Amino acid sequence: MKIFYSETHRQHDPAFEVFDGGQRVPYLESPERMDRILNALRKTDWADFEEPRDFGLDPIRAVHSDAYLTFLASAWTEWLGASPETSAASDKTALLPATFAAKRDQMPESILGKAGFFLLDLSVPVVEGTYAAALASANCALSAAQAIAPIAQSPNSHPLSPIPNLRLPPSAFALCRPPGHHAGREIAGGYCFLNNAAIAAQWLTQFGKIALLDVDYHAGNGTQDIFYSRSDVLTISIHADPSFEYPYYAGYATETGEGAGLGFHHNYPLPTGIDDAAYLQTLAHALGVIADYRPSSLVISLGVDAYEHDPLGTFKITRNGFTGIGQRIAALGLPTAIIMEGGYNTDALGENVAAFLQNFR
Ligand code: OKP
Ligand code: ZN
Repeated sequence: MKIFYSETHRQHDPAFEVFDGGQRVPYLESPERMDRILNALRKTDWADFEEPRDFGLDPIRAVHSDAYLTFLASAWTEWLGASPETSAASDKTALLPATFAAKRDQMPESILGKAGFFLLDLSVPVVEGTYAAALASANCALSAAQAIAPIAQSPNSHPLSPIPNLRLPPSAFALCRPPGHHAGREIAGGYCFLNNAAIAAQWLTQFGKIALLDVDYHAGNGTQDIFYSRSDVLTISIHADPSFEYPYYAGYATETGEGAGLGFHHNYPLPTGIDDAAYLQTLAHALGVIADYRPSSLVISLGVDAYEHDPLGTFKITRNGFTGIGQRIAALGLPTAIIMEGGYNTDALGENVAAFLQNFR
């Protein structure tokens, strides 16, 4: 399986985030997460690592607004240059505002005003290398999309199945960091800056309808927003009920799309304590919706924070559970681009990702 990965993610390495209650803690979405996944994948005999291609800004501008991209590109320099009268901060290791825009019709001019306008919460500190890392992450997702696209499929470009004359549908993995599914058209949040899965799905729409399934523990609110009024990208998210879990303000079952997109978004909010069997039951329902939609390809937002020992999660999914989840999704038989999202138990992260992916070789 082709795995797209870039070392550039290391440039996004904030020293801290702020947890509920105002606690400043070491940044949980750390570069070490990638090392753990790389180590696990290198132990397999099917991981084929490749550098992402640079797709330029156009496919990213198809998902995010120019004002937001300009902010990400210039935020760090503007923050360093901000005069003491406009920023009283003594510590400039990261740009993180203390005010957030509830009303969004006016973008302020000051860097702190803009930060509060474009950032949703306290988990997205911007540092010098944030934009470079986010771009490399998006390019990994785009490269995975291209690897499964019909024009990329020469007769020998993917492996033969054990059954003669029956080829496996292509699949590819984007080892993305930072993750993306909480990032909206012009907002960063939940460790996410550019919505890698949405960028991949949008790029793939040139070949037909796309289904995007999000199995991260947290609701894919950014993805939901981006495609909410569209019928050419079916979006589905299975996650912890936002009535008690981040991102709190989206991911409810009643949110099913709007306008032309009505009926093309599905949320499956679940209570705490969900085990493998309960998860697979919900997944079966979601896969039925995808099969009925008849997409030309599938994008997966793969978070493994539904794991039983994840520090951010409350679900009880086991290692075997991830194998089962991957197996059910692979059984759809669709070209599939798998995009890395969350998962914070660093000890188990790599093996959990490998357990899911092994079904797609
Ligand atoms: C990102 B992804 C802890 C607050 C956590 C952010 C969570 C982002 C998860 N009390 N805030 O979906 O894995
Ligand atoms: Zn998550």
